[in-house]
Amino acid sequence: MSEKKFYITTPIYYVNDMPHIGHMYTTVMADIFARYHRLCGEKVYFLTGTDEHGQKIEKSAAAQGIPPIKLADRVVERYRHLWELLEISNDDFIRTTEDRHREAVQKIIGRIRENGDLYRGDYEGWYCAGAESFVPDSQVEDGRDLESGYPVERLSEPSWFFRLSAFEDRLLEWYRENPDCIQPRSRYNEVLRFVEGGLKDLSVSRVSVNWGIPFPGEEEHVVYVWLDALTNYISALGFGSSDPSKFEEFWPADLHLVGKDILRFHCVYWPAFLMAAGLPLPKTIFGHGWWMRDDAKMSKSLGNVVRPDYLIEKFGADPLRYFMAREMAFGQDSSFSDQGFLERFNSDLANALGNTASRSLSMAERFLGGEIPSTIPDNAISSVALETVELYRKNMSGLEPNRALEAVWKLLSEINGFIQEAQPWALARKGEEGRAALEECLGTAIEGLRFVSIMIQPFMPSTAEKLRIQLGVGELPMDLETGTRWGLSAGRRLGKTEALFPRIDIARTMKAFASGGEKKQPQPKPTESEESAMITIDDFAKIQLKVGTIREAEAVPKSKKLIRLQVDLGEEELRQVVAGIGDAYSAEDLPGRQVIIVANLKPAKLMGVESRGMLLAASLEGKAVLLAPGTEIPPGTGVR
Ligand code: ME8
Repeated sequence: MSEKKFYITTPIYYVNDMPHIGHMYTTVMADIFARYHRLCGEKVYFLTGTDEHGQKIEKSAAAQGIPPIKLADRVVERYRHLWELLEISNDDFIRTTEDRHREAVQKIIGRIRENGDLYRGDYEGWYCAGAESFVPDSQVEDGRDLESGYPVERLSEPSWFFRLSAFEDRLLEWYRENPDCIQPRSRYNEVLRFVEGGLKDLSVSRVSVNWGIPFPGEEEHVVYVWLDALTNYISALGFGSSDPSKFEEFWPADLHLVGKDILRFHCVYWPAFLMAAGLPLPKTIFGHGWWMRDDAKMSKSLGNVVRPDYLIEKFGADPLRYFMAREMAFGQDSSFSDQGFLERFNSDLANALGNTASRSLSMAERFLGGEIPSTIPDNAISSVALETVELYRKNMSGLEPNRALEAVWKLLSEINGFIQEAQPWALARKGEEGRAALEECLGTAIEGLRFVSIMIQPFMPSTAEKLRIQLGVGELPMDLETGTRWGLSAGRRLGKTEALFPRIDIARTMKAFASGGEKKQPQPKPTESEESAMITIDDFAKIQLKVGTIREAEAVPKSKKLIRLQVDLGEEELRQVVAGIGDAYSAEDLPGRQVIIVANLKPAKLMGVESRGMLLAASLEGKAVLLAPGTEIPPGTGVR
């Protein structure tokens, strides 16, 4: 029998700003499913990446005064770094600026055109650059897109159109024949209603945007960013390349995981593009809910995001991975609260998991000399453990990971109750008479915990590994098939015990949060390009900065901005400095003012006048604002 495959994707994230907890959520959940399917013995391909074209990126880069690709390179490094910290096990990372992607986009457009579903026309409408889309008239009020809140502009331009209207019936048929293709059910209904309301043709090229993939055969047009972006799911597999083997093996996707904000693009446009290109459709598109903070969606544009790197640094990746998977009923919105995170950490991780493990392990060490008994009989806990595996599988396959976790935590609580009832500490006091019961109790607890360690792997890979080592079962199979036979740990030796999750002092941590001290963002690591632009303290020490007092000033003839200054630096002679500050200051106002001077600058001539130094000034809207000490200081005083 050939190995079952599972292809899972995340959205590709825009590079107009740094990643936040919303992006992290989708990627962590995708990672959890990827790891789960590997645990089931399937051949998994897990893709994530970045969406780098379009007006939004172009504008962000322009605002920072850098080319779009520089901005993309910088942000991509942050994403990669974050995914590493979070132990994301993606098999590939696609960037839409890569050649392999451009080739695939041009290929799919070629196929759609050959099938007659593209035509040239003129497009006029309200365009919302923030949302990267034209928005219907009904969605525009006071010059703004009601949905995104961004301003809109009237645009008319020649454009290629995709005959989306022709796909209405085929889409409806696909939805009706595949009722699980869009999940959860509420989103399926939403999409169905939308398509039943009628579809208009879609403009898929832009002349108003420069930063994008050239539209095949049309020099001036770039490909509409969503047609470009959605194609990532097949370009990464080598669609249209000389080696399409991965495409043949893994397409169609088993699960496109996306936030509900981009459901329409994935459930209407994407399948229609694929139909037009004669390609198979994805099996499931799941639209999860939003993380909210103070009732607003966390988003880069609203600026109310939690920076995940800080939370990971403080608490580690696993607690956050667990919290997100457990706290949010998959598919619904949820509120992110620090208090909620800390409470779950203590109750679920420090207490339920950490304490059950540490008390079982320490008693097995103390009462059984660290040896797991040679037989672990079937009993009430073995039945619960096997039932839990079934329930866990059902919930994971049914895309209810929070329920899968609930089941595992129920098993933990059963194990705890079993220990409490058997009272191993009392059995140990009975000596030989209590030995058999003692061995059964602790052997059962250890074996139950081994089951837990298998099931938490997708959620908390590092914790699962640590627990398995402590249980002494590191080399035993850890997949859901062979690893979940009851009794496998019998006869093994425990590893070294150590607390998995030390309790957090919630009141103290919340107080620190409130005072802002703990909330400080960690300084992100500089990127390579930032690093190469950095100087050392020795470099800086080469610059001699001194306080000076301007004694004389006059405009340089025929120059609009240059002023010739004689500056007192506490030296025998006044220093002549020429400064381009004439648009902000008039010469007569300058004598008597104190300034900061770069005193060891090589002399230069400006409009024929020698200048032996430079004034420090801030640049405010292009105009100079001279910097000066806060109080009068003797001329010549050094500045450090
Ligand atoms: O939309 N809660 O990129 P994007 C939960 N490039 N998830 C959230 C979230 C929140 N508050 N905020 C963002 C794009 N997300 C396009 C996608 S795909 C071919 C192109 C997650 O950077 C969620 O998965 O704006 C959402 O769909 C995605 O980030 C949007 O990321």
